Amino acid sequence: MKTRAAVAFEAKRPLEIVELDLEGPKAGEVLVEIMATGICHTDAYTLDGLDSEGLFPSVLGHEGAGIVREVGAGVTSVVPGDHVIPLYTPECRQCKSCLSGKTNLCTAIRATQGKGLMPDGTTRFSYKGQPIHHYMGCSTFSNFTVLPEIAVAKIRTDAPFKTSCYVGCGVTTGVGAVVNTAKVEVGDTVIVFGLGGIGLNVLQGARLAGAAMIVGVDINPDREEWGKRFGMTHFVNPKTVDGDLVAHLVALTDGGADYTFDCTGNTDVMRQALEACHRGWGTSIIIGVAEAGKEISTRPFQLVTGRNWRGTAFGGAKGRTDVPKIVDWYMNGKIEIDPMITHVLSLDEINKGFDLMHAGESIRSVVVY
Ligand code: NAD
Ligand code: AHE
Ligand code: ZN
Repeated sequence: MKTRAAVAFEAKRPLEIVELDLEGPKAGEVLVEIMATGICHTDAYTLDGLDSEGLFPSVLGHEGAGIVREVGAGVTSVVPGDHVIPLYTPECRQCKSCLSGKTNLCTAIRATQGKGLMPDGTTRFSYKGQPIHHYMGCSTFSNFTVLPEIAVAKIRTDAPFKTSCYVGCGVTTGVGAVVNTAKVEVGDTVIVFGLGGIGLNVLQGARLAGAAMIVGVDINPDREEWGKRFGMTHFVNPKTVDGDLVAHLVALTDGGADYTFDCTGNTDVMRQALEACHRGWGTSIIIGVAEAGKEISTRPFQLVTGRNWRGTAFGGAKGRTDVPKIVDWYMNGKIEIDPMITHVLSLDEINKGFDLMHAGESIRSVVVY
């Protein structure tokens, strides 16, 4: 079949809207009509050539929601008409990682996914006879996409696509980092670095968990108002702090935070986040994705004296199990999504979404097909 898609033909070049050929689902796969997709900073990072796994040409996008239109042989967990969210972190429930109960990082198809291919080692997308890579196993910047059955979460049919697509990455990543990875408790002190599409969800996760003090740190002054809407109790703009930012934050939090979160992808900020943790027990969680070649560093003494450095992907969420629950939390009013969708675009306008993100003018842009 044919599908309209925004294709990344080369790094650092705007996406091009073209009609692609799409092969139907093979055994264990499903064809999904994507109804809406968010634009996450990770898409921009890959398009900018900063991802060591980045492949071109490819169909980017990993934050979508849609409807199953066709299923391949042997598919049992979804049927045509089901509403689903594609999962860049699948959940096979059979691999060593899934069975460990210790991680959400299913390994069943990670190797082929990282090569931009379906589990059988081939791609379903092509353009003028040339293969086009998949991206993060999702490729939601195409109106239709093919996904492994283990990489779709079935969700309720009354959830709007325009907002629930955000659960496919940003909401789950931010809220999940707090409740699944950090396991923040009532009364804890939290610092969130970077109040964009992910950081605001960390804030609302911290509010949900009952954190007493929730500090937001961002170099964009507009983010102060945004942070307050989602539970932030104190705002710090590093550009207006006299002297050392870490010392300022440690003083503000009476010795450092119980939990800090990096939502910037900047390795210098990651260090600040670790060092703003409380001596003896504070834990810093890295969410941000850093450019290829970047490394983190700190004095080992920071860890010797009891600070912990951790990371999280997709908020530690097990996709098929947890994503439907997070959609329920949204539909029941436990968490908010609507105000964070600042821009709704057509597929033809998708490059504007990247511009708005880079200019710091959007929280989330969503493309509606
Ligand atoms: P975004 O562009 O919406 O937000 C980034 C925010 O960080 C902005 O508000 C920006 O002003 C702020 N910022 C930039 N430099 C800063 C600095 N030096 N100090 C303080 N604040 C600073 O991006 P996003 O969509 O929220 O994504 C954030 C990061 O999370 C990206 O690196 C993205 O790739 C990553 N990410 C990781 C996962 C995961 O599973 N680990 C999932 C989604 C996104
Ligand atoms: N490919 C990059 C790393 C990118 C990365 O860390 N991706 C996150 C999700 S970001 C979503 O916006 C992730 O899930 N990582 C776990 C995994 O298995 O990819 C690189 O550095 O090579
Ligand atoms: Zn993302």
